Amino acid sequence: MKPSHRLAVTALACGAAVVPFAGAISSATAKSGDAVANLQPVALNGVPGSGTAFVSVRGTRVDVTMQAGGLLADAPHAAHIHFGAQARHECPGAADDADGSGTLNTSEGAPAYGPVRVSLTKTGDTSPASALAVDRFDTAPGGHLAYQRGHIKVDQDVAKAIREGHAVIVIHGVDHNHDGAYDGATPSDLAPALPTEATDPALCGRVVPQN
Ligand SMILES: [Cu+2]
Repeated sequence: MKPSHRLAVTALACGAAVVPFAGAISSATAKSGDAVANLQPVALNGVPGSGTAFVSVRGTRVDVTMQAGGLLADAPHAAHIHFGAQARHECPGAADDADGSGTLNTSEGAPAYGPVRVSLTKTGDTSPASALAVDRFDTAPGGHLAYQRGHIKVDQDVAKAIREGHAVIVIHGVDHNHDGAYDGATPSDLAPALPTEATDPALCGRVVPQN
């Protein structure tokens, strides 16, 4: 196990101590290509959660270790690395609520974080084609998502974006009406067969280089 992974796992075990650990990685052991995303609730969507993702990029190979809490339990949570050259390279704000609905869907966040570039699936394909492969994403048992996957192949512009702090990690799935399931009359902007709750952005963090 590489030092960066060992540190990441240690930080996960420490729960609330993840942010100090990120600092420790920065000062003590960070190598070029290590980055951390501090995942926070997406504006307007009111998810009472947070998380941390550790990302290392070597060439076009990416390794990701991520944990988050406060998500809708036992429901699939799509998670992606987003990047768009024309995006703002940040998480969306209340001003991105283009339709004035009072919540942000995935499309409304796109000017901030860009399109899906990497699907953080647990198995199989990791391309944007798997953006909504709900059977291959973590289901957050008890509301806690734990994810680790190495050797994810990414496009060169995505690798560069991670190195430059222009990539954003988003975890999706918001139980707006707090009834314990993805439902409601509003269809998903991404897949009309799903309710918007299943795909709305829950937690978000810019991937910040640690060197
Ligand atoms: Cu996404």
